Amino acid sequence: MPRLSNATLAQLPAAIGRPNYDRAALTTGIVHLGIGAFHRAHQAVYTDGLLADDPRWGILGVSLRSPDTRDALAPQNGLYSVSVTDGDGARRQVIGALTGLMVAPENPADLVARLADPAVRIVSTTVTEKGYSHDPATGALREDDADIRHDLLNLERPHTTIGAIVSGLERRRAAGGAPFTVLACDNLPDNGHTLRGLVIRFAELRDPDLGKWIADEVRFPSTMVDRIVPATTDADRASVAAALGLDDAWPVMTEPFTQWVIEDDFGLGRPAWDRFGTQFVHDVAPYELMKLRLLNGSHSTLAYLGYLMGRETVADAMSEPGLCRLIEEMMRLEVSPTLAAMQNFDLAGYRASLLARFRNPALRHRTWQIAMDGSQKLPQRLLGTIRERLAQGAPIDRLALGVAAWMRYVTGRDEKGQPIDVRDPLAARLRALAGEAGPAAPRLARALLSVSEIFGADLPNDPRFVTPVEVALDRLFAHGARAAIDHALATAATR
Ligand code: CS2
Repeated sequence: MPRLSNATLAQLPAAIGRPNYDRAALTTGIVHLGIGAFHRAHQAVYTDGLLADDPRWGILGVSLRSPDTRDALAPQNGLYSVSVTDGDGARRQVIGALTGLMVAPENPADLVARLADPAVRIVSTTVTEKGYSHDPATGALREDDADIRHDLLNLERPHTTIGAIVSGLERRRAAGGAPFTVLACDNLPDNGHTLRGLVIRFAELRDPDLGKWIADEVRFPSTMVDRIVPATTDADRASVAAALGLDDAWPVMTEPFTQWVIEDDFGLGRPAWDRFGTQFVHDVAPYELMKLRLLNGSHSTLAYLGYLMGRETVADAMSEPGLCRLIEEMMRLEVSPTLAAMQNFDLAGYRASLLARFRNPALRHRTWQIAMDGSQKLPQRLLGTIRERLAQGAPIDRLALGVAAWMRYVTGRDEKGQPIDVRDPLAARLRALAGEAGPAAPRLARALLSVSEIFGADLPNDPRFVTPVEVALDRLFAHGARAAIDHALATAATR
């Protein structure tokens, strides 16, 4: 079968959407760091819609690690398809917004040169939580990280996201030009402000004047991004090829829902993303908190408990009546009361739409995929909510079961004794701690709670947190996830 590319675009069946603009006229106004499936189903789709009116916002997609995306898409002239599906067939569209693809480690100096180009007005990121080189519990830059140390000394060839951004800004400043706006699009609380703090800290370590210039001149709007985009499978590739009549080496599959909330604070202008449903607001923080705690907190809980129950996908996990009820109760009774700033928003409607999205049978979103990088995710998905509940003197039984399920999961053995492929930057340390502690719940809980990058200094010393986690973990070992859920449903407080 022929491959999707500029040359074959005209062969697409009429029902497949495609660029309504002249791709040859595009210029690069955005450099995106972290060109994974999420960006390609989210920001790139919003941007694609407006390129007919404003061709200056083409996107250079950068991978900070693997060449896979570039290798898949470069032979397709950067074209790829997005399939939107919720079970009743799929709506498909070919996106042409990528003006190029780059693999940073192959030529880091080239990346810096592209960032220095005055035509680039926005540098956006989806580099995942661990891409921020920070301590997830405190938000501080990990100054002893080997790659950060490398970048401080060799800024013209950066390894890290923070190093690349500062390197590009340093060059812009040296040339007397205006800085680009940095647009963080990762699932972190106050992502723009968090990234700003890390960039300024790094810049100060390198050159205090540069740090001051960045603090004064560079904008870092925060955003809330939302669209569920599971990893693409070979079965997806086959169904996409059948529908397109062309091979697409890396299509992306997603759901109908999409949301983007952004602070309108751009130094050199921005695309008219609002024409395509993006909300521009003064303060994103309450939206981001709502999304992280309700959606991502539920996702992680579903992932750990669902995986332990042998459920492969989120939709499979949602077909467990007990787990589904636990998630509904956790969101309504334990999480929603912490979202004080959103009390005028239709939180009940938002929760109902999340449950429906999690049930989408067409998305094969693996529990194992969401379970990845728990050490980086837990703080903002579950632990922040727990801290606030404790401060209010409120119970946390369901949230504690989610934390205990993570502990059970990172031991690396499932309920049948089979190995679990735990992917996490701290995986080796977590496994070693679990190995030393053994499966006795209180010892294991204590050992894992000592990882201060995750739990901070406060939670491990608060019996109102430690006790319910230990009890839930004990039940997970003794009776398994299904029984632990049933017990929580029967006994958890209903306030
Ligand atoms: C998921 C998110 O993989 C994960 O950890 O919770 O990627 C989730 O699908 C997105 O945040 C949805 O917007």
